[in-house]
Amino acid sequence: MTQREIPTYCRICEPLCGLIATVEDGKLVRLRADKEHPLSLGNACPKGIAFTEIQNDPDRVLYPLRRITGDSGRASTAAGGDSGTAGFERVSWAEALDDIGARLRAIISAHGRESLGWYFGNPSSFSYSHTLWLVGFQLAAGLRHMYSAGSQDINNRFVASELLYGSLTSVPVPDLERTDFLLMLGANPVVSHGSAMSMPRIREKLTAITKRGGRVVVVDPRRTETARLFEHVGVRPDSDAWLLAALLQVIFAEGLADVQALRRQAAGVRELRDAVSRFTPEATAVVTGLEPDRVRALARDLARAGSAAVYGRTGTCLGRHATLVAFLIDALALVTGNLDAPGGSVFGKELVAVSKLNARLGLIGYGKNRSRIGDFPDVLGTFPAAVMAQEITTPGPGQLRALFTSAGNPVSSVPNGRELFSALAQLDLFVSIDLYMNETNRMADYILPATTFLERDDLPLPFTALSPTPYTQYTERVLEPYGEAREEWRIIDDIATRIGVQPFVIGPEAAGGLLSRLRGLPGGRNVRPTPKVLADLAIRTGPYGDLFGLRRGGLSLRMLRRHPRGVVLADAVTTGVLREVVQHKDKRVNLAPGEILAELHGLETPEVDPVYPLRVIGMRELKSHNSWMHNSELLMRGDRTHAARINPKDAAVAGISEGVRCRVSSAHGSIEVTARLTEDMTEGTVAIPHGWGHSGGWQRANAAGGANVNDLMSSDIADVERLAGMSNLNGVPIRLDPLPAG
Ligand SMILES: Nc1nc2c(c(=O)[nH]1)N[C@H]1C(S)=C(S)[C@@H](COP(=O)(O)OP(=O)(O)OC[C@H]3O[C@@H](n4cnc5c(=O)[nH]c(N)nc54)[C@H](O)[C@@H]3O)O[C@H]1N2
Ligand SMILES: Nc1nc2c(c(=O)[nH]1)N[C@H]1C(S)=C(S)[C@@H](COP(=O)(O)OP(=O)(O)OC[C@H]3O[C@@H](n4cnc5c(=O)[nH]c(N)nc54)[C@H](O)[C@@H]3O)O[C@H]1N2
Ligand code: SF4
Ligand SMILES: [Mo]
Repeated sequence: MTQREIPTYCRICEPLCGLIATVEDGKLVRLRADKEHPLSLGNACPKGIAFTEIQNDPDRVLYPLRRITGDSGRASTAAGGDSGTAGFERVSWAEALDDIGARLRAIISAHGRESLGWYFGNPSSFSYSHTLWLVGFQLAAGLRHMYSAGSQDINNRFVASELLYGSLTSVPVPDLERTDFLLMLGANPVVSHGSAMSMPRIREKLTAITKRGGRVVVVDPRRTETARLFEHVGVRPDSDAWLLAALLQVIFAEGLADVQALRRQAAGVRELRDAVSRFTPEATAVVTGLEPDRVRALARDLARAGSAAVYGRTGTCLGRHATLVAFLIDALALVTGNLDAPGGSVFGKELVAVSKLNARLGLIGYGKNRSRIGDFPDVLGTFPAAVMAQEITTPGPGQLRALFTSAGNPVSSVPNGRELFSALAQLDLFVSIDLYMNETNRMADYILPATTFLERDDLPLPFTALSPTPYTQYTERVLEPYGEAREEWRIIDDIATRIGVQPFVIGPEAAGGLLSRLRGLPGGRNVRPTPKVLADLAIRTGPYGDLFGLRRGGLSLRMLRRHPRGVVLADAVTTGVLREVVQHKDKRVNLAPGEILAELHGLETPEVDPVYPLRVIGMRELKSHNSWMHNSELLMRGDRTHAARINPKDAAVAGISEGVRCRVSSAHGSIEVTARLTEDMTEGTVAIPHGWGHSGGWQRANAAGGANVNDLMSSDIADVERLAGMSNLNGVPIRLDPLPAG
């Protein structure tokens, strides 16, 4: 027996902590934090360590599975049988792929390629080969029905960047190592470990700010694990637009704006100032619930800080004004002179020049297409996942008839999960690529087994630009795939070729070019590169690349293989790069796009519905990861129940006491959860984690109970945010009712 210890990194969440995998006879024995990793330095969270249990989970899908024909269990596989995959039978890869191919060809000849669709979930963003091949397939096949977790997560952030900078994928990060003042809205990095910001040991990085005399201010309706360590501003849910507009109002009105920065960097200053002028701290207090003096002081302190970064994450992305809020976050940084400045909100350099390339080639962007249902603009080629169910159930040209999901569980993660669940039954073909049978793909015709991140090579392509300390790491696969698991890109390629599509073809004249879109030229002179070859090409020609030898010390896969713990690329993000980031003709940040002025103009004090007097928001827990880590014993040990966090006063009004089961209802649905009373909640707000209420092949997860909070959420097109198609998952009106005991 030979034990090997192999350095790699965790791909569950964004800090990408260094791990050491102990492998014996092709099996994973254990994962531990890598002390020699240059940034995570021996830090890893319980989920990273517990991934061993996911890797070795007997409930994992390891062979292609086909729905047993005639099985009405499309809706009733829950908790069935002693295996995690009741209702399905094992088939060979060839059988599965050939049948999928034949059925796709039939659907295409009857209804065209526009009837095909794909939803890709969160874990896909941690696999370069998966995302690369998906985009390749999408472009080569002209797929329109593309959906992702992005409309429940971050697409508003991208659209804000498109409006501000003319560059969809340019997202500033807080310069944590140098900032004197971090204003953080709707983020809880002590638990989430940071998002749209890749930084291991995030808690330490945050406390370092206050240790060196700086400030961290956390704007959140819940006094979170992060807020507890710093200054907490207990804002009402979905009122960030009012708060940010008020901060800008004070800064403009009191002459605190950085005039030089505005002159150098911005266009539309006067229009923005006019548009926010009615949002005084006094006028907005009824919406935000905040003392005007406190808002005024915050504005002054922020403007006067030596340096300040403004950062917002999912808590600011899932309200009704998500794009506006993301826009105002950067506007505030700019107006205070902190955009693209040391210690401020800074733009990291991309590992691969995707933003520039995309600006030039316009391959995928914003609003190039509109959705059939709701007329929403696409964001990076994807439509709001909230309308996916209606796209399946609404007849007419372009109806969605064949759906693929990869690394996603939309029944659990998108609004109105029940509607989507029943819509899935109408599909002519539903194929899922996953590690498990989950709440969504238990409805599939085929579940195809994917490799885990330990069973594939990887390069964290999108994360370098989001690292306050620029960094990258390449890892080879640590394990041979268990069972018959395959990498997503291979599966995508096998499906694509069966309908006559080749995701990537490099023609002779494109040698040295990258991500070539060329279709197959006659004569067989074309090359079908692997993701590895493409990735190597892309990083070598990228901003940090070795330019095939022209830049000494530059990156290539070969160079990265020599540094299995990764490479720190710079001490800090380079500032003074705004003119390169901005793609608008005048090279200025547009502070007054029409869409944003209209949003500001339309902001009205929301009405309170006496039937649903409270508001529900989301929260994340240290030992959960969206919907997919509830099958790990290590993580589920102890008192893990799905609980709503309720302010004791609200509980008293509803007649609910600590630990009892209660009913949470919205205008769209209702669920039952356990009540947990806590002063951490601001009055009027209830927090409930998503990703619970299991009925897949993961047996421990099924037994854990809980409910799908997204059954409370609306998929009506009127409830989907207009500019980026964001689902409204935070600040949704609800009521609480006691349940009879027992
Ligand atoms: N342990 C753990 N870590 C995770 C995940 C996980 O499931 N578990 N998921 C990963 C993923 S996919 C992501 S995208 C990131 C997300 O990373 P974060 O956004 O940092 O994570 P959350 O804990 O959801 O933090 C959102 C915060 O917004 C607050 N909030 C809700 N509504 C509002 C509002 O209207 N205004 C304001 N100002 N705040 C509001 C919530 O109370 C919550 O504290 O986390 C990642 N990391
Ligand atoms: N109410 C509410 N809803 C939310 C949120 C919220 O804050 N509140 N947050 C939203 C956010 S930020 C996100 S990102 C979404 C997540 O939404 P989704 O991505 O749809 O759901 P996940 O729970 O992440 O499910 C991931 C699936 O991928 C599988 N998987 C894991 N690793 C791999 C892999 O390497 N390959 C493959 N093929 N499969 C893999 C898992 O088994 C699981 O089935 O949820 C969103 N939904
Ligand atoms: S913080 Fe995220 S990346 Fe680090 S070990 Fe935990 S799950 Fe993995
Ligand atoms: Mo996410």
